[in-house]
Amino acid sequence: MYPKSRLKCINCGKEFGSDEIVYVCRNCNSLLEVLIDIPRISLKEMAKREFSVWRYREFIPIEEDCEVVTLREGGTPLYECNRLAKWVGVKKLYIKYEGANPTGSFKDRGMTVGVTKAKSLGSKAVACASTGNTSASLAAYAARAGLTCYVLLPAHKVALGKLAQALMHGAKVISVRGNFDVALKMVMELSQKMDIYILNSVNPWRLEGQKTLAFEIIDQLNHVPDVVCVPMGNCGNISAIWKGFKEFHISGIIDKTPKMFGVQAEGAAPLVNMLKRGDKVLTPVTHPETIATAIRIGNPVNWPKAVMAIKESNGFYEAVSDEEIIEAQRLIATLEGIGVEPASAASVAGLKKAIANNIISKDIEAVCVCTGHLLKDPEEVIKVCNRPIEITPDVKLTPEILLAK
Ligand code: AN7
Repeated sequence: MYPKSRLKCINCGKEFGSDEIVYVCRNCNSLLEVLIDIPRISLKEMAKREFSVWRYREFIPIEEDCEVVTLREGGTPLYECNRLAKWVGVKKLYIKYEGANPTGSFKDRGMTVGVTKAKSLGSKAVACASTGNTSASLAAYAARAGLTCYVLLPAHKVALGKLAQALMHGAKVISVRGNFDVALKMVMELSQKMDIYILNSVNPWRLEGQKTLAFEIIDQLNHVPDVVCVPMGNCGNISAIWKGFKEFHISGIIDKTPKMFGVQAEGAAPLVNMLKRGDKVLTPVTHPETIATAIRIGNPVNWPKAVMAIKESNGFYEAVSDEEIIEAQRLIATLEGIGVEPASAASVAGLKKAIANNIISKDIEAVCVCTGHLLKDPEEVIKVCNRPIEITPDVKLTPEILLAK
């Protein structure tokens, strides 16, 4: 069974049919949200199926007769991290490791649903602007579906692994001499002149796949954690995860919801700045800059949804420096064996900072969402780690060489 669905504007409430190609409200230009008929089904019943995005079929508004485009995404590990918890200063810490998805990031959860939707709408071509991971994921799913794929990337600011993926999966890659925000504007404008289906997170169907991350946390923990920490760029993921928790709550599967904690990089923190100032409207950061290129976004389209997620959940927000991000990335890797890219480490860095500043109690159970794999950005790792010790074959390898600091 699949749920019946419709689109609703989060501002004026105008509704659109699920078969309409519409990204923002035609009436007031605001964001759209997918409303589904919430099913009454137990977690136990769904748990009989493969652990993946499609386990939660009753919550995913894709009609039964659609052929699902999948690479077996989701079903990612939830690691208990006791050593890292000590470093962070929190009672209990888990990492939801989204690097384990087919293309190495959480974007795959959204793309399996988004590209299936594109096919069911009869689109022949899909497109996105991206800081990297969205393009890598879309390129792979478009290939799987046999669709043409166009991606716009900020020139010289996309991690090498992500660019390699987009190219190898056969996307047409356009490098824009500007940042992500400029590229997104360009691709949205193009969609009015050309028959391409946009799969940025402004597309509400994509978020229907990403919400399964919340379902999986409940499935794996068997209870509701206190806080869920999420790095924010375009702010789609935190909105999607919150929607997932809300839907499980309404369906009666859980009896409470966690607090959502959104973390941005200091050089690209328009939403955190807005909330700290108590502003009602977001002021974009014109020249966003951070080592975490995935979240190098100055004008996040989904900010109103992220504000709802943080406010409705009684949650938190914080910005972290590049140094804090790199330190967290290194400790996640060395203390726990989990390799994540810099943007992912922002969730752990944010939690550490919030606990140190007494914004969050140390006496909680937290889940940090680590959104992408270490290998996405090998260049950054090489820059921040010690060089290997190089020796020639005629040198005798001695313990002193290994023990040298
Ligand atoms: C690893 O690929 O925006 O707040 O174009 O790649 O939902 O945007 C990537 C975002 C966090 C932020 N972690 O998620 C893109 C893009 C990683 C990411 C985010 C991204 P959103």
